[in-house]
Amino acid sequence: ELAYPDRLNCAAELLDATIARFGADRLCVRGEDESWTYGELRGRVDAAARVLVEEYGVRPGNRVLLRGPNAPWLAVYWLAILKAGGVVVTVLPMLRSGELATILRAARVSHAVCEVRSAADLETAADATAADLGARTVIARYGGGEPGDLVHRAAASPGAFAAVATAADDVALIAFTSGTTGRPKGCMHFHRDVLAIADTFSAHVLRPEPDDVFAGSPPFAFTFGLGGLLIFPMRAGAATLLLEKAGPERLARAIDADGATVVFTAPTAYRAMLAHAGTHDLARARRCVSAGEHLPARVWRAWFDATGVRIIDGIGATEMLHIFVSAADDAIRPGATGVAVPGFTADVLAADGSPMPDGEPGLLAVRGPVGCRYLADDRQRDYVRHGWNITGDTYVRDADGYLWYRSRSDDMIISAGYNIAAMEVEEVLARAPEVEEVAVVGVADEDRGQIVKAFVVLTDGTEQSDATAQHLKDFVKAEVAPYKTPRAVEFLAALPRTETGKLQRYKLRETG
Ligand code: 3SK
Repeated sequence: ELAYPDRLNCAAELLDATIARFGADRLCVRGEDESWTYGELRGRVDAAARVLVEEYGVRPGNRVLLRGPNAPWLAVYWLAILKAGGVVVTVLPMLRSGELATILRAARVSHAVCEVRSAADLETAADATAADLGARTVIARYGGGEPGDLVHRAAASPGAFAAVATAADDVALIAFTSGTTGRPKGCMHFHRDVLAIADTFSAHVLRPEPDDVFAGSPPFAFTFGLGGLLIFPMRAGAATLLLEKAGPERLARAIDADGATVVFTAPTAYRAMLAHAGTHDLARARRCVSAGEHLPARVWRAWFDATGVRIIDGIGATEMLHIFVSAADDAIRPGATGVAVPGFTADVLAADGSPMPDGEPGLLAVRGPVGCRYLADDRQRDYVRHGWNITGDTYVRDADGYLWYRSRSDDMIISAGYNIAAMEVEEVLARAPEVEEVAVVGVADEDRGQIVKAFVVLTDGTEQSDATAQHLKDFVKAEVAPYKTPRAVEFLAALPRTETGKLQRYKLRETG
């Protein structure tokens, strides 16, 4: 049971309380150009908080959009907004003005802190939404050395800043998720939730040490990255390496040359990093965490064979802030996501909320110290049902309580009365030597309700032809029950993915 005081400011806890526990001189944050101790970071955060309050007019409870690439300055402003009592709305730097306008309106954003290179789209969005919001969003820029920007103003205003005494259940952040339809939902999380994810998954599964150096690829706007690259290292008194460009080679170098010992990234990046195993010592990362999509057992084994390190798989959700099912060390079963993280309870349910027997697929349901709170959105009643958060994933629990991913709940294809998990067909097709990447969806069919359709990216040199399509169908038919064979195969140059790398199945369903 987690217990927090009624008055709690999560930024003050991560910064001031960590300094009180571990001292101000430990390395805290590094980037490509900067390297600051906890004390140096606090100086910058306090100065930025004062400027946001005194010069830009941020008041407790104001929603402040934060837009910039992963870098030490992004950490400064994330902490400064919270210390000043603001609610931080972190968005991806690559969002376009239309998407930003939707978020400005939905979250009623009064202020924004934006890295100068991505400010133009935000200015356009602020113009477009000013009338609806009753005032134009006040934008503070940083970066690029512009005179008068937030960095310069804060440098001229040093000195301590007393954190606003927010309540533990005041909203600290609103994280947007595009959902399965592409209509964004804002997920609100409290100050205590920020600490709760560190005091559950990080404290009990990851178990970082103060000497660890964290690195990874997910942006702060994806809460997997926010937790893994800012909240968890700071709660543990450890250091974080924040990289704007964290592709597979740069991450491999972070491990081998920059001393990263804890890595947060997605399965595709672990697979891609293996191409650098010959030139970089990847075994130096002692803790490797994977989430964002299912980690196939073959990727887990390939990483283990190359490094001797067991990847910690996990499932989380923007609605739940971070990971709630996972396993580490000897408790790992490759291919299984794991068991409920201490502090959480997980179950597999039928659509009516009754528990499914072990071995039968059903809806993954979870409850714990954090939960879904959509910002003014009817879809709340779809996510929170029967006293559980229903994540939209189909899982099977085995007799030992391990949870095995089957598919997204809406990825189940029902064809001529047969239930077909898209992922099972994908796994078979992925084994065909001609297949680079594959996604399988159900598309409407007059006769059968739905048919199985495979979208395939072929390996270089394989011909996009009817013969190749027939060969792939035969390949599936030889491996699994014939009713699972795709009736349609379409070749694509690349699969549609979100900025965070998630497959956009709804787009494939729409193309039919
Ligand atoms: O996609 C996930 O599994 C995830 C993990 C941690 C935090 C947020 C998300 C969406």
